[in-house]
Formats: sequence, structure tokens, C-alpha cells
Amino acid sequence: MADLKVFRNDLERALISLDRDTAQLIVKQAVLVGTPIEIAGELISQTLKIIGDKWEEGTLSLSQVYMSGLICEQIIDQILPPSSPVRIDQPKMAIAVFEDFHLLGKRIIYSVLRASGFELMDLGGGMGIASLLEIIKKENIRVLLLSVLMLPSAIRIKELTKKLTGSGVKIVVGGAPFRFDEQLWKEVGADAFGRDSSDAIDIVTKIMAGSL
Ligand code: B12
Repeated sequence: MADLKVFRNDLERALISLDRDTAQLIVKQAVLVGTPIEIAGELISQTLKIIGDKWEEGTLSLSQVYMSGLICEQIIDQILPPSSPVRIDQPKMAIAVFEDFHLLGKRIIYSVLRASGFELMDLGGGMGIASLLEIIKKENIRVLLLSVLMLPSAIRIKELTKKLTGSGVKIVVGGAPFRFDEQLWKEVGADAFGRDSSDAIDIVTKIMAGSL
């Protein structure tokens, strides 16, 4: 795997100075040594995590976190390949951000899965239990990937999994609360938890093969 760590400090500096052009230039250089998927997961996602941690420590402002997210969203749109020509679209799969609008993680997982050859519906952000149940039924979704960033929402996943008992629908979760507490996914009745996009590929591959 390419060493993308060398770009992290420069990218962080460009993002917190809201310098979009320099951020784009750094990612252009990184594209010469890593694949777009590695860059999304290893460089962009990790740099955002560092920026997020600094916000939590009180050394950066919320507007810097917000603008860094926006700039990265645009860069990810530019670098990630739109899709693989050969798609695996059975069983039917969808992804959503559960209850809030922290969209970046979902954006990465969606793009990486599509780029890896899986077909899935993007249900967007702010999805609640009632709307998810309706879509699962209407579209016959068999695998639902949920990105969850707020702790109260993560706990409410339990209500969703209860309502889906016996339906055979697989629920895969990811996001900050599940990374903070690595037992939480079991407590809320999910079928699997993924730390990042490579976990997402592994989990979905196992589900497709019937081994999860
Ligand atoms: C950036 C950010 C924002 C941005 C969001 C920009 C955007 N367009 O998404 C802004 C500034 C808008 C924001 C707002 C808020 N935020 Co905020 N935010 C963050 C921050 C710093 C980083 C999140 C992020 O984008 N990370 C980068 C992405 C790429 O990483 P990721 O989402 O974790 O995804 C990766 C993995 O987790 C995994 N993954 C994610 N989803 C899935 C799904 C599956 C199926 C799989 C397999 C894997 C997977 O793969 C991804 C790629 O590696 C986090 C801190 C943190 N530690 O996460 C706080 C955080 C999530 N926010 C928090 C809060 C409180 C808020 C606000 C309520 C603040 C406020 N008072 O207004 C609002 C709520 C907004 C809303 N209603 O949605 C809290 C939640 C705390 C809690 N206990 O619930 C956090 C944890 C910060 C903190 N410690 O206080 N936020």
C-alpha cells in the first residue's frame, strides 16, 4: 500500500486555512502514489479525523471543521471513480445516514463499494426508522448499511433492528459511536460493524457469499 501519511500535514494545513486550491494540488500529487480509494480512506478520511479531534480538543473552530468537510467532499467527487462496469446487484442493498447529516463517511462507503463493483441505492441523510422501514418494504432491500455519527441515534438502531426481527434484512453499521465503543453494534442488534471502507467491502463480500 502507498505511503500517504507524508501528505497529511500539508493537507491538514491547507484545509484549516480554507485553502481549497492547495488542498486540491496536494491530492493531485497523492494520486501519483496511491489509488483514489486509498486516498479517500487513508489520506482524506484520516486528515479529517485529525481535524475533528482538534475541534474536540478546542484548538480549531466548528467553521474550520465544516469547511474542511465541504472541501473534501468536492475533492472526493473529483477523484473517486464513478463505478465499476461489472456490477453485483443481488441481493438488493442500500446505504443511508441514520437520523443526522454527517454525510462524508456514507459518501466514502457508497463510492468505494460502487467503485469495487457493488450496486447499491443511496438513500441520503436524515433517514428515520419509519422512512427506512417503508423503503425496505417498497424496494425489497435485503442489506441496509447505516452510517451513524450521533450516540443517541446509534442507540435508537435497536428499535429498527427489533422491528426487522425475522425479516432476514442484514443491518451493517459504522461511524463514530461504534468506533468509540466496539461492542455497541452487538448491543443494538446489528449484524456487522465496519471501521472503514475496506471493512465495508469485506462485510458486503461475506454477505453476498452467504457467510455472514
Ligand atoms: C465533520 C463533523 C461535522 C460536520 C459534518 C460535515 C458533513 N458534511 O458531514 C459539521 C460541522 C456540519 C458537524 C455538525 C454537527 N456535529 Co459533528 N462531527 C464532525 C466530526 C469532527 C467528523 C465526522 C466526519 O465527517 N468524519 C470523516 C468521515 C470520513 O469519517 P466517518 O464519518 O467516521 O466515516 C468513516 C468510518 O466511521 C466508517 N463509516 C462511517 N459510516 C459507515 C457506515 C458503514 C456501513 C460502514 C461499514 C463504515 C462506516 O467509514 C468512513 C470512512 O473511513 C465528528 C467527530 C468524529 N470523531 O467523528 C463530529 C461529531 C460526529 N459531531 C458531533 C456533533 C455533536 C455535531 C453537532 C450536533 C454539533 C452542533 N452542536 O451543532 C452537529 C449536528 C449536525 C447534524 N445534524 O448532522 C459529535 C457527536 C457526539 C455524540 N455523542 O453524539 C461528534 C462525535 C463530535 C464530538 N465528539 O462531539 N459535524
